[in-house]
Amino acid sequence: MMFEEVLSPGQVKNDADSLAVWGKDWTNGFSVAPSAVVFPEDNHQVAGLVAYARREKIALVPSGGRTGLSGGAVAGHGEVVVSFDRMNKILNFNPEERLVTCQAGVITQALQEFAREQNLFYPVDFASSGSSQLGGNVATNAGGIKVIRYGLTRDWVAGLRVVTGTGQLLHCNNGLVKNATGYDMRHLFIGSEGTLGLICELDMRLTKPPAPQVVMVLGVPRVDHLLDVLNSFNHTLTLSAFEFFSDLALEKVCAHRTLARPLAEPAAYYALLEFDETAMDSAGKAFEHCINEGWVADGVLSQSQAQAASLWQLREGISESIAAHTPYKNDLSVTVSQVPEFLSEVDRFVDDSYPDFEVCWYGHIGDGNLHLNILRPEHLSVEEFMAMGHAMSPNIFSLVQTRGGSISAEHGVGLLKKDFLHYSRSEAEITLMKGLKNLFDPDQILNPGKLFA
Ligand code: 2HG
Ligand code: ZN
Repeated sequence: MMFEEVLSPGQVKNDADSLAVWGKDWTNGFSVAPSAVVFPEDNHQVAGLVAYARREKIALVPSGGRTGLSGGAVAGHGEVVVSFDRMNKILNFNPEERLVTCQAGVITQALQEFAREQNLFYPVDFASSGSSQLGGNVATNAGGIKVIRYGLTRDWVAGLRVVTGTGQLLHCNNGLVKNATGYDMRHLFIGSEGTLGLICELDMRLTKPPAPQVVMVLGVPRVDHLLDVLNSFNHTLTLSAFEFFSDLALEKVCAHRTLARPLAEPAAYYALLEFDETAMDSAGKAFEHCINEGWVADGVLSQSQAQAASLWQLREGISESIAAHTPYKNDLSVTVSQVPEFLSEVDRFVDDSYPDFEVCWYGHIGDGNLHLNILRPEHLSVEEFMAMGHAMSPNIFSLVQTRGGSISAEHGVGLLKKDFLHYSRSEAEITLMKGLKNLFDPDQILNPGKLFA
């Protein structure tokens, strides 16, 4: 058995079913061919695994909840998948510091629930929080639906224990608030997609819970008015979320989940807003202003927590509801003020050059993050369509580059976007990034072939 000096036999799987399950994430279109899946249980075993892999020249693919959409956790070339499924314990809670020490395999929702039990709040949230793991969230600096109020995963990581490609276990930051002792390596690992080290343990910060939340869904006929609506509400209250979706996205999610449309009349776009119940009066004034200006056609306000949750389904269920169309996925960002023009430019390009492609827009428009999903026409095979998506990407990414935007706002680069990294990062930056990779992982055993072309 491989790894027998580090793991017990029950911690290694290589049957075909397990290889198929743990060899991939939610991304489609890449070959899946790992040689084994291993399940370490503590930091010491992770360090032992890396030391062994280094000696034997075995490539390792770290694997969390496998909810990634850029192929960052796909093992296509005989790699060994390192699953954190058995490192799923909350190890410590310090109420004075509001710090929770977690193993990397703790599910996001488990941390959210643990926080609630302490009358505290872990605010990073997204549709996949029921299966995504904290280690994966940190490795991709996951964003999600509350970024405009609470920031990204990065903002909640107070400490990390990480095993680098040389097998060394680093303790980064130890939960400190202030620490001005040179390079903060914690932040290098955050968003590094498993290419610099394997994240084993995390000290996550919690905060006070907000007031109960209410949700509003507004029909917005024009894309530029989405920004006017955002500005009006931002001016008068603190928003927890400002999301959007197109009418096509709404049609898909309503059909897939048998949900009712939220408004009597369809609109080109919908904005979903969330805010504290205590801000209801200010929200009413902003709503009236938007109606008077003609920016909003109609709206609905949640009257209960259950209704708020069902309005959220209209947004959070979209990704799953279009999966059957095997969409070509893009996760773009520009600064918020550029969103309307950018979105229209992309629409024009697709309409002119690929008239039979349908664009399904949705995303976190309040922070400039747009999920551009292009639906596969039925007459194209998945392979043909993926090749066309890849071929059209330079045109879309040139539009992103001109605006100084990002070709991957929150899903990471992985395999899907690595050919296009240079649209968002300069040659000088990529050279430095590769230099860091060589320093932390001199034998190229950590998630090789990801991030860089
Ligand atoms: C979301 O915001 C997720 O729903 C998935 O980031 C986005 O499917 C997508 O493109
Ligand atoms: Zn998203």
